Amino acid sequence: MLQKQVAILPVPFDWGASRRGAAGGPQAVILAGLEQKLQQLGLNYSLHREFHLQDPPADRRSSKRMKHWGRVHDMSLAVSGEIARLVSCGYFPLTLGGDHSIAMGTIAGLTEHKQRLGVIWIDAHADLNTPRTSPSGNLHGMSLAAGLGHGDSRFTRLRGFSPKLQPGRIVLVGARQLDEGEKQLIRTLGVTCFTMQDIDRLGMARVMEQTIRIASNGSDGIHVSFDIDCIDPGEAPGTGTPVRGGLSYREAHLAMEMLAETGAVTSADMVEVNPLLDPSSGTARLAVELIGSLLGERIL
Ligand code: 5AB
Ligand code: MN
Ligand code: MN
Ligand code: MN
Repeated sequence: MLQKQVAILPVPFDWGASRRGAAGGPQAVILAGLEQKLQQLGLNYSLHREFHLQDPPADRRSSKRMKHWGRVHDMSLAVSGEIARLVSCGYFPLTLGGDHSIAMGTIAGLTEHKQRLGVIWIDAHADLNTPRTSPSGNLHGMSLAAGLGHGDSRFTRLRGFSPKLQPGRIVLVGARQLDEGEKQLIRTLGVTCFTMQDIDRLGMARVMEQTIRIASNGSDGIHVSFDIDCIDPGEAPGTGTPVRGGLSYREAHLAMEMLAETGAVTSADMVEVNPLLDPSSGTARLAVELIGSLLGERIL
């Protein structure tokens, strides 16, 4: 069981994506019963509603290859500062997105204290683009690359140091839509990537055993960055960049349950829940259930 107090950090931000709506993710997940879930698990938690993002109505800092970089930069700095503070106070930070660009902030804050952080990136995508390779210019597709020191220095050097992560401790799970530049970066850096095909062939249990071994090897913590679009759109329609052929409900839960059993996870992001795309709020409820499994909920 998790010893630390969970600090829930809502980050209602969606300028890193092309579709609006993920900014409503934190509220949707909270309304879907996140607090009740943590209470039911007997966990100590605090909800950091006092954390506010400055988001001025007009910000022209944007380019074709890095859309809305000014807003993403300001958000990343604010999130990284808050995450660094939460880690130094001994919390387990649980960051609610927002689009996946918020992970630039969480990774920068976490690695200020943990220089050997393992990262498990559960996502249909790799988020390993740079402004040069990105087909869209959307920063939510560049967040893991930035942590690894690839991309624009305003993002790779957040909080003044780079790279923040070592490729040998990074594992991608659930990938099924990779851009050419991302494939190249995976190969040249030696990042481990378990695609949907690997999950089909090996099964989720074996994939997660290997994932956990790789991410925890010599590391001083494990960060789970969970993009809800890893799940099959049939189960999780409320997300901006859905891709067919995703994880089943049980595969996703098994991954979370196995992560909980290790006791080695020290922080997590839950991102890309877009309530505008799922009025039934089933996607947000699924996110709550998955967080429950990650934080130790058991069937028996
Ligand atoms: B997400 C794409 N690779 O860079 C790009 O949802 C999609 O955080 C990125 O994983 C999806 O625009 C970003 C085509
Ligand atoms: Mn800035
Ligand atoms: Mn993502
Ligand atoms: Mn994704």
